[in-house]
Amino acid sequence: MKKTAMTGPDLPNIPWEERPRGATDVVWRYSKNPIIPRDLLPSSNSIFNSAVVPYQGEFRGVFRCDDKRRAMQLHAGRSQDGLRWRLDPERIRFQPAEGFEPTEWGYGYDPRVVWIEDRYYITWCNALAGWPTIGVAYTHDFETFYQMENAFLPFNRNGVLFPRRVNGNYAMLSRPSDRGHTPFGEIYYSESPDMTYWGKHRLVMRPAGGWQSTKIGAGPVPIETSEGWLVFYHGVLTSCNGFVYSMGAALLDIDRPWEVVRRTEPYLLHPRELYERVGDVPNVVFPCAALTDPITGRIAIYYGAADTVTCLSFCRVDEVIDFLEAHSL
Ligand code: BMA
Repeated sequence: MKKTAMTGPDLPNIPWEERPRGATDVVWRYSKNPIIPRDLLPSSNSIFNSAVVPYQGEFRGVFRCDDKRRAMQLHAGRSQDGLRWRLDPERIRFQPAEGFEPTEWGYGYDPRVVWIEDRYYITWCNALAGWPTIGVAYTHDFETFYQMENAFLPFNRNGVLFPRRVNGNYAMLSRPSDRGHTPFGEIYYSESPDMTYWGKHRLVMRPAGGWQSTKIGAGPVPIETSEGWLVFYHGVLTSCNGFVYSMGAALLDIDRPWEVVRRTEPYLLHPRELYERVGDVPNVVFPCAALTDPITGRIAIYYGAADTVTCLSFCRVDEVIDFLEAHSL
């Protein structure tokens, strides 16, 4: 019996594969991972940490493609089934949004995409004066993209919009950082009346023990459920070989999303398969998007593996909520 209701449109064609027989983990991997190889485009060194959304019965996305110069670029992509993707060979070239001055394009990495009200918004890690912060843009059709102002001052990463206004304002999670590989990181919440001016900042979560002891950052767009906002996030541990990126989940209060209701003490996904352990940056699983089907309770999570390829995993909302109840910090 399905207990937890997810808000949002039905998605009967959500990419899906049942949990392998004998497996007990709450989140399981697609058997044909990775779904996007590093060299899908002739120019790409790696394609990972990317975001997808349902679009007119199909799927669209914004993909992080590091090119062979090792410049970090964003490319639009399309798919009929969410599994086999065609990516534009040319990177997205943002136009200034109406009423906006042209905003610097520094680079593009770790995009998120969300439908809010009448358009798809894209947030990503952009450069302001050469330093990382949160870029904001929108599109109606994944052909033309309009860039707005950066949301925050440097240094910031992992800007993730909520799929609707909260308390009458747009809402975003982000992770203030530094100019390097940031050996710290907490998730903050901010609101904006107009998607330009951001304030009302609140701390949401700090690192905790084990797999999430060094830093944490928001992952896919928060999923609205009857239990609260379901947030998948990445947590980082520092081992003697460097950072290890895993994924956990938290439930945030629906009206006060800076208040954490529950948070997983064990991870839900951890670098284990070879494609997660070996690549340009070893030992990374980095979720950036989730598709949901409220009717069946299915969730498909897209994640980057080892900063090299794009992968897919699955779970059921009821099982994640049960796990959060049984294994909360
Ligand atoms: C972060 C970002 C991510 C990357 C991760 C591991 O700072 O650059 O894109 O997956 O490091 O290298």
